[in-house]
Amino acid sequence: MKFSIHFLTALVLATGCSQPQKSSEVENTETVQSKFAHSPLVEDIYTADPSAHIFEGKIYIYPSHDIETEVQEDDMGSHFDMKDYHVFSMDQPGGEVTGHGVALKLEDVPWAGRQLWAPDAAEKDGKYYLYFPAKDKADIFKIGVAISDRPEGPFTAEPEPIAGTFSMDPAVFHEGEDYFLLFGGIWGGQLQWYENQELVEGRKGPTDGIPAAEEKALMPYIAKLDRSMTKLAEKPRELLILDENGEPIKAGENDKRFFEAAWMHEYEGKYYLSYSTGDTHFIAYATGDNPYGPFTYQGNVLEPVEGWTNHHSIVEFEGKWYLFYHDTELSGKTPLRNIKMAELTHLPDGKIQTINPMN
Ligand code: FUB
Repeated sequence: MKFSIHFLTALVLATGCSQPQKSSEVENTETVQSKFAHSPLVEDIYTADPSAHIFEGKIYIYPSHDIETEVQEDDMGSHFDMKDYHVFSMDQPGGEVTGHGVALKLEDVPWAGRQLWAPDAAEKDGKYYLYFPAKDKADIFKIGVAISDRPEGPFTAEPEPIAGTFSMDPAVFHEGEDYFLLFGGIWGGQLQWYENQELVEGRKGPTDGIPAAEEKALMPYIAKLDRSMTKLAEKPRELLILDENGEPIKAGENDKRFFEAAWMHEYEGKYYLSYSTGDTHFIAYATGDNPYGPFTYQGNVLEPVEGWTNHHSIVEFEGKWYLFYHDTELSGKTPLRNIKMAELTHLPDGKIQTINPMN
């Protein structure tokens, strides 16, 4: 049976299904060239913000689980009203994607109030750690950690968020004995509400605390995790992103400045910090000589996707590199996303070949 992705998308939109329609349930004899360069990896629930890692020789994906909500869309991302996490795995790129069910629920996180946003995971000594952001009961984003003996969970949350963390979008960079937690995001991510890592009273909304256009942009943060993997070993440091003249990227350089979704990988001795530029919708990257930076802006990993948010991870599997990202192919709606993957190429000059998510 043949089906077209266009037809599938149209059917979902027409029926207003709260769950994505499975391709096997769709009958159509016409095959049309899709406008999307890659296909959704998961079609039975909505998934976003995919953080991929290689554990036990397989690709494990830790995404957000998008759901329908009555909450009105706003610039603080209130419409991203997620309540649990599901974990997925694949034996190899292009292979079958296995869903492992619910790995952690909001109601099982003692300190959390709402909005389980983009998570990440790490393995140490046979234990698995899920790092996740949620708003606490006072509606302030914090980063928590939950622990399991298995990569797919279920995970048990620590009773309190990780002391010293703030904002959202945690990502773990692992190198040798060291595990670094990256985090931060502006607007709905609340990073602009902090000065010297302290919450400034009275700041509200997406732009309170955003520097003027000609001032230095807000940057993501990094801190080493301690041996327990549940605490920071040091005060978070800012990850400085510079332009080609060695000047910090400015708050008004919307197509280059950090917005959210920081990710780090190492390739041939260089450290790559990639991130979303938010309202200009790129995944940009900068390179540096060590995980603490400074980093120099280089260009884009990924062009804008369909849907407002752009969020990714980059991982090596059996000598090839892959980008995981999301768009809204299945729903056509910004808060109902689906994860995808694409091969990523490091060019001989150290640049990354920009990926176009559209055909
Ligand atoms: O999924 C909720 C938020 O949307 C993430 O935390 C951001 O990075 C953006 O993708």
